[in-house]
Amino acid sequence: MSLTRRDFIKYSAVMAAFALLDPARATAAPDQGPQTWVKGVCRYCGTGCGVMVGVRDGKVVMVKGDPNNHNKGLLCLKGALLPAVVNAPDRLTRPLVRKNGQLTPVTWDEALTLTAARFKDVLEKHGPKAVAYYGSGQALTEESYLANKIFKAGLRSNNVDGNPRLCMASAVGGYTTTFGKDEPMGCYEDMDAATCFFVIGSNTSECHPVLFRRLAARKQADPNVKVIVVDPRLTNTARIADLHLPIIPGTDLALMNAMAHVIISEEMDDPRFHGKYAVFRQMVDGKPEERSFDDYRAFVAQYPPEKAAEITGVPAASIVAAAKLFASSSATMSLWCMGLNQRIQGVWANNLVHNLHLLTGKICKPGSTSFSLTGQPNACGGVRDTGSLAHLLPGGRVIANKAHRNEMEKIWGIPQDSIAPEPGLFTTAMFGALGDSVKAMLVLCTNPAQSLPNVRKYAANLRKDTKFLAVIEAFGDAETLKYADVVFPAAFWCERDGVYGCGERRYALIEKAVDPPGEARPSVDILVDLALRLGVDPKLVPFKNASDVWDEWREVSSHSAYNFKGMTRERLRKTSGLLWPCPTEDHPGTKIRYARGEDPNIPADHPDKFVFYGNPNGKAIMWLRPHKPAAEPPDAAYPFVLTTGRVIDQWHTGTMTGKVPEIHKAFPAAFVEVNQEDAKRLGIANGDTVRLETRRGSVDLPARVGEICRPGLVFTPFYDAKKLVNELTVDAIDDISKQPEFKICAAKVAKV
Ligand code: MGD
Ligand code: MGD
Ligand code: SF4
Repeated sequence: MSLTRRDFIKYSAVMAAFALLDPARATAAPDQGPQTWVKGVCRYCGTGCGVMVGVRDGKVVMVKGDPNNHNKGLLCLKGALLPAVVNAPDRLTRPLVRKNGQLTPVTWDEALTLTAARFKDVLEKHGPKAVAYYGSGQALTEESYLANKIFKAGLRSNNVDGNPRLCMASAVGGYTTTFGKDEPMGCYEDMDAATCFFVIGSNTSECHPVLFRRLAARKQADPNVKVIVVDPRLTNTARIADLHLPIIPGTDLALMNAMAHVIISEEMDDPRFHGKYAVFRQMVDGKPEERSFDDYRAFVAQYPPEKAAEITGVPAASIVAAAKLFASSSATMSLWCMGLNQRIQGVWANNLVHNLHLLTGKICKPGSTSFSLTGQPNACGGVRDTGSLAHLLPGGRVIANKAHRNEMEKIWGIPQDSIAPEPGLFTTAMFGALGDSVKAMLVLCTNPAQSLPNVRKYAANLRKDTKFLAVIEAFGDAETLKYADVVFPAAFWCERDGVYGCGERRYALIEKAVDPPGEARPSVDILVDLALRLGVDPKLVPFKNASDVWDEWREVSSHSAYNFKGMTRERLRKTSGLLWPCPTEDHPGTKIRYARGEDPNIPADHPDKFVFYGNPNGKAIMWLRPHKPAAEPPDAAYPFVLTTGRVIDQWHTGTMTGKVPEIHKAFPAAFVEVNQEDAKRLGIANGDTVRLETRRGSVDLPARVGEICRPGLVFTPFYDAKKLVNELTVDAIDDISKQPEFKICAAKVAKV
């Protein structure tokens, strides 16, 4: 769809608040408009908006919201402007092989034969631990399931990881350590019943704009609805808050323990709930030890509001107010994202959000839920559910558990004990070993050369000639292509059919609308072709298309609590998606997990109303987790905290949104936000070029001076390939989730 400049300016004005495009606005001249509409899901964020793709003469000409999906026809600009991305002139159309330093067009046969030969050579000489797959929460479910199976069952390598390690790994760790199973228990509909929103470490208005609209609409409709936002920046999200807590980055654990302390002291907890449905635990010398509620009460009492105020920079009165709002509402919904996950205490921070819900009994009821917002469109469905991370197996199983491995071996029809017993390498370990113990890597639908933390360190390995790198990619300007030995051109988004699973456990089908350009092929075909050439048993990859892979994955899921066997392709085609568990073809899907009468995994005659069946005793675990400082706090030499993240219209490394003219005009290049007091002290005016420097490197950026960042904090987005901001960030990781601390490192700022 092409927007006129006037339209764009109009939408930009709206964008400041909601950035939404109503389907009624999606119009075109009759001779340019779509001849057919095909149903799908937006290519970008984990909100998973349903779209209708307008096609004319074999080309995508317009995208509008699907009125029957949860987004009720609304889209943000990114989604609406997808046609410019599909039709971008730099789409890859032929396989490329590096010859004399240049990526050179070749035939599919040459590219696949070379890749298979190099992988086989590495496997023969160095064994399965020397090969690796690095995937993406933006790949289709079928692609992730298939790649995971090829590597773990076919090649016997657990070196399968992906960008969700940079993104959702701490949420996975939080859900599994508390509830024994990953994924939220609630759904987006909870937003319509919540009377208090606890938004912590999420800039929902820019990163999940359609969900933010739903939240804002809820607040507008009912003046009693309260919104608490915990964010060191005064984001557009924070601007609608009744209570904004501009926290010192990295101190949320002190804040949430203090809130728990206030709730208990004020007798606002729900002993009937936590007494029956939770147990208490603490790690001591690396081992979990049982604790009582009294131990927990004594533990959180170490965080009285006054002390927490010193640690967090949030006034004690605001901490008390937040605790009371949370506990006194009729239904509280927490929403969080990278402000909690991308931290060395990411899993612990997730545990503490769950604690607040378990403590107050505000969980597994309409509007009361502990809801981690998912970043990518298919991090949940594609990577988390299929177990496509180095320590996981499909359906919530883990590599380290022999019974889980044996179950998957049986399901996949491979000999018992043939899946390697040790977890593979997680992202930073995998790229750290590249060119050394890892010698051949396949990358699919992600751009690590721009998105890894401390990226200069890993780029040195990407450059090594002791490594072989094959990349399946759709666009010619991805930074990672600079290091690739082979590039396979991929069909993009609605150029092939497949399933995306968004942040609310909703699986929805993207139907094929147009053919891919040139010789580009669906990644499922590329993976099957490559697997057969690698000598993987053909019985493991008997797939002619994505639909075959989906049918196998449905069957596999039926052996787990994730069961969605009832979601046939046909059913997905007719609906706008379904929420798992959905065990049979007449099951409507599940809005609330762990609640009797809602979750099909709980027998109707079970004596308990709630069963956290991921844990053997059916109870959730409330962890005693202390506050600890960030990996690299500010100091005299580097007195600022640098935090990195996103802006509303640009997506990640900019290979897609960067080529939409309207978006490029709005966000042409990276910048650094500086607080006005700091700027005054340093003599920096709006628009001045400043040098942002950390212990790992420096980047010159225009300053945006204002009130968004709290004093002592600077923020920069990472979408601009010309300014590799990730050369500055630390690669310190959370012990449990192995997720890097993108959100905090020490920096200095000076006018150039
Ligand atoms: P971020 O900008 O990474 O976005 O979505 P968000 O996590 O909402 O960071 C969120 C907020 O965390 C920032 O406002 C930052 O100030 C705050 N923060 C930083 N440190 C702390 C802290 O210590 N405590 C607290 N409480 N807050 C802190 C990310 C999500 O967005 C993801 S993961 C993906 S993959 C998608 N990417 C994406 C995109 O690239 N562009 C757009 N427009 N939308 C996107 N949606 C998804
Ligand atoms: P994307 O730009 O989404 O970023 O980091 P990446 O995944 O590296 O990369 C997707 C790639 O896939 C692009 O090169 C795109 O051109 C290509 N592509 C698009 N569609 C297709 C397709 O259909 N098939 C194939 N084969 N390729 C396709 C994201 C990562 O960044 C994430 S998820 C997070 S949460 C981290 N956040 C973060 C942060 O907050 N701060 C900083 N500084 N760095 C971060 N890095 C992480
Ligand atoms: Fe796409 Fe997310 Fe925008 Fe919805 S909110 S249109 S899923 S980018």
